[in-house]
Amino acid sequence: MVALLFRLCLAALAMGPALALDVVLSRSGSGVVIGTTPATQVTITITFSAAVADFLEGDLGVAGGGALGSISGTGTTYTAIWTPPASATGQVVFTVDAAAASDGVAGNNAATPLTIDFDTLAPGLVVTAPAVASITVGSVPVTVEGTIDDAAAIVEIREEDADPVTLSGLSWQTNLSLTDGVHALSIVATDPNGNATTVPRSVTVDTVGPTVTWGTAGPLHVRSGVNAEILVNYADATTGVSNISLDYPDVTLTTSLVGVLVAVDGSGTASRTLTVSGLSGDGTTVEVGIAAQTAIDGINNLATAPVGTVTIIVDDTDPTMTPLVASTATTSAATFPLVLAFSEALAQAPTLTLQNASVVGSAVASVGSTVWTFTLDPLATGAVRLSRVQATDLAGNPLDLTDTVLLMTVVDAVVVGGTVTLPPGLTPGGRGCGVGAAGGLLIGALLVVAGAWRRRRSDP
Ligand SMILES: [Ca+2]
Ligand SMILES: [Ca+2]
Ligand SMILES: [Ca+2]
Repeated sequence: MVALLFRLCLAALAMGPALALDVVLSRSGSGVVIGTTPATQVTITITFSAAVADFLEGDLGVAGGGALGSISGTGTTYTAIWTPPASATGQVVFTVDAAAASDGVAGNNAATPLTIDFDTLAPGLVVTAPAVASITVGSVPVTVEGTIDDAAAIVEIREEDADPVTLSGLSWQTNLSLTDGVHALSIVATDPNGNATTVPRSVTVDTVGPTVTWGTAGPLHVRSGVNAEILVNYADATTGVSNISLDYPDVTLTTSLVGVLVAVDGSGTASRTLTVSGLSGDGTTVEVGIAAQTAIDGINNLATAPVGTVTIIVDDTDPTMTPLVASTATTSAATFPLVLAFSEALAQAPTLTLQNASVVGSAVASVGSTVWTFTLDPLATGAVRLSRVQATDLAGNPLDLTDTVLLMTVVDAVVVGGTVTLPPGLTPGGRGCGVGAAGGLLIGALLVVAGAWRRRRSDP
């Protein structure tokens, strides 16, 4: 009996008093919690040294602000989501008091408090220049300035085509040398914790007036009594043409001819037409120029003068063609060239009337469009003749030649079963020099004998 009591006392001494549980608080992430949209959230984890069943809402203490979500978890590990307060700076402290939960035998010790700094307050940023979201300026540099309410923040002026400009101080300013065109600026104030406020600005820079260029409305070579028409084009790449003020006093006419007049017609902001009248006298020239400042763009930049002048030429003389001499040439080629030389440039390719040939493709003009080269395709053996040439000069004066001239004699229109006329000096010889008996073999024999002869592409 004594021995039994002794063993029970030993057992009681071995069990001792129940030990308290440890509990540790930890968080997701690290450092200062900054604000973004949506707000940054932090997971708070509560870890017990033994499984507990009664860690409930309210057992995780929070002081300092923000919103704490529901506690979830079982056993040794529980979590809760904390959302920092918006637009605020401060510190939040999480705690678990002693005996907040129990494993059924003992409660927990108090946890070491978990402290988290937060900064969800972005710098206040006011951009006073440019004062509005979108501006158009006619000169550079462009001043960008404003204020911030956080002295520790920095300000960056970002522009897509340039390195950012970094500024500091509660009041800041910079001057940007922007090129003509549209520039999207972002003014960004960033605090030391990385919270940023952005203000966008669009700046359109236009330092150049509308450009004025000469166009073509009608021929500049005219016959006496015919008016010349000149198109004047206006354009402005950046802010567009706002108004054209071109009128006849802006037009200069340089000529020895008395009585030349100009009228300006048209509306809108794209072009005007100059009509020059009173033109006469074969060979008379009129130089037409335009002064500067005949239009403004969207920000009132004035137009520059067009480059150069336009020359009107009075032309009452019909074009002529260098006479062709009848040719004794022969050919066996598939095509041959015909070159015609005229006294002046023509309005378009001359029209030919040919005998025994057609024109291949388009005529090619060269030497100031006074020399035209045609490619002729003979239709059959025999003479190719040119019987008519029709053309007009740039003023519309006509040429109509009806002489018939021998251009070429085609000698090789060999066809199977036909008749071959051998060129002078060529002696029939070899196998198959009779005509028409042996088809392709016969033609092949002739080619060997003749040496220089070639088959026309139309031959079988
Ligand atoms: Ca801040
Ligand atoms: Ca402009
Ligand atoms: Ca002429």
